[in-house]
Amino acid sequence: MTLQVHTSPEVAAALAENRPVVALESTIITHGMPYPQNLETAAQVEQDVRDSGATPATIAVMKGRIRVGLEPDKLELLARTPDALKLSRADLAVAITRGETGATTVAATMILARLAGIGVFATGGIGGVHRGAELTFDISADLQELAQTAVTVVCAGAKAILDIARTLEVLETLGVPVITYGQDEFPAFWARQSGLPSPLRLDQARDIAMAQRTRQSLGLPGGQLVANPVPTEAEIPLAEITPIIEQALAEAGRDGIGQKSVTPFLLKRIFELTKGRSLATNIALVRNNARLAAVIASELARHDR
Ligand code: PSU
Ligand code: MN
Repeated sequence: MTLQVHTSPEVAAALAENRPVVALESTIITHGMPYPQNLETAAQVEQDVRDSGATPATIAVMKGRIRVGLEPDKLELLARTPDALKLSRADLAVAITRGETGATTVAATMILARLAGIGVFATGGIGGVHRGAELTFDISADLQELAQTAVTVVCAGAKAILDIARTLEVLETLGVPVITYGQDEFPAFWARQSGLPSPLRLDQARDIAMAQRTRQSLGLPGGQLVANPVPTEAEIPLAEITPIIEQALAEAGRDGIGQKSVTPFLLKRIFELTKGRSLATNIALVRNNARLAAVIASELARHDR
């Protein structure tokens, strides 16, 4: 059986000509933001990638078809599908087999980006080690994926809904380079600071691209995690966001939220508790990541030419 990957004409042309392409995930659209801001943001982020000299490839599974690059009507359809599945590594094959529609997490987007020949991917936050994971064992498949799939993922750090220190420990154990762009401290999504030093730091997109190529030359599998701090004017400082996160976590515990529902539940509650401010920050940081990813992709394409 051959797997069919439906690549949009825009993305297919860019790949055929070795022009830079940036993969974008879709769980942020279906499970990370409310409609219509999810659609507006997805379209805006695609435009940011174009304005920064690369081609955007939003990735999802629609009616069992792998789609790399969503045309405007497909993007709108997905953004308006509130019951779209959340597909990670474990779910992909079954969803495709059953002809289902689902958004891809960081892990699943990496897998499909790799399949399409795309080496750079922009998102907001990655999954990680949840607080209390010593009891729940809730550790996102995103971390393992970074260890085995050769894609550079640009995020804004990890949310403090996670146990950030343990997330960094697991990434170190898995041999995943965690590179913060332009500062010494690892950022915490809405906040530029996390209180934790970044394992690695690079200040040039070119060096980030070269590091990925050097990893491959060394015969090391896997990708890199790039942490790009949220722009200062859009940040919610740690001291402000921490009590809100604590409240959302307490509610999740009280309501027995588990498994794949944990992250979407927390994001929604934090949105409500900040009266939408967390969403404005989220949009600003995703756009910022898309722009950096486009420059990294351009450096990679230049190197490969
Ligand atoms: N963290 C965020 N925003 C998100 C997600 C995580 O700050 O939108 C989404 C991403 O798609 C990520 C997924 O890959 O949730 C992780 O889910 P889980 O923890 O269930 O693996
Ligand atoms: Mn989980």
